[in-house]
Amino acid sequence: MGTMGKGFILWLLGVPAFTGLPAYGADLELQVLDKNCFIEIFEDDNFDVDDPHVVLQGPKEYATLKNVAGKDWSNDIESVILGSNATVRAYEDKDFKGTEIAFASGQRVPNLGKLDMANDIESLKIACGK
Ligand SMILES: [Ca+2]
Ligand SMILES: [Ca+2]
Ligand SMILES: [Ca+2]
Repeated sequence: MGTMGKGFILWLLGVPAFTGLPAYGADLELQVLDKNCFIEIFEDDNFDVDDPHVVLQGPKEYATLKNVAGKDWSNDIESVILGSNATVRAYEDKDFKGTEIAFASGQRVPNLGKLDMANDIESLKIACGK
């Protein structure tokens, strides 16, 4: 895939409401999407796909989860799945405060209650690399 193709995919993923063609600036050209660097978050436990769930692409830091993909995810996550090249730190309060838990690459956590973090996460950091 050439440079134009990659740029177009990043445009589709990152700027859904963009009204014109993107300028091929430094950010777009340098950023290559790592499809294994993500965390999928679920509103319910056991990865229940019948309730809200969303994939968050890394690397990215969320100081708040108040508006992620159009939903308030604060204190609502009960299970997570990490991509094989993502590590995530999650915090019980916004702005990366309170109790911190770390998830390893590829980790699947069906019930955050076992870590005493069910419906408690309010901010997180997604890093790429193991
Ligand atoms: Ca459910
Ligand atoms: Ca929940
Ligand atoms: Ca909390």
